[in-house]
Amino acid sequence: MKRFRPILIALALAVVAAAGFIAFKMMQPPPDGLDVSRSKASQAGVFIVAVEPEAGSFEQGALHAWIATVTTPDGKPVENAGIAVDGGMPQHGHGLPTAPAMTAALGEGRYRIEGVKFNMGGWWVIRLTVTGEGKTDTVEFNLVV
Ligand SMILES: [Cu+2]
Repeated sequence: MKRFRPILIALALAVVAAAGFIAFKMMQPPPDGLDVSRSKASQAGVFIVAVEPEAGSFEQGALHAWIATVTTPDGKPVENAGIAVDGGMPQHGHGLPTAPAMTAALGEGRYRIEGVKFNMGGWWVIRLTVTGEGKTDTVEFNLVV
């Protein structure tokens, strides 16, 4: 029995080290110079997309809605677009805690995205895949909650 003790101690140390590493990762500050702009061109330059919380602001942990405004690069609103929402926390290796979805087209290229929730503080990425006018492109927004 006695010779198992070093193994148990090593195991306990490994658990403590792993927990410490995870805690350290969770506490990382967002990267320096993170682009937190709420309006930008999609990756291939097909659309200009702007996002804002529908209520103007949001609380951590609260379910809320965002408005995405989609235009062409020359500023023409994109109507009848489809928007898929994805995202997560790059430093934590997890996705969104909910499955936000575009629920309404509000006209003038504006779309409501419901079911958004940020359940912890830190760096979040929201990825919108927009399909409109026969094209699809993706845009990523960084948020520090
Ligand atoms: Cu997280």
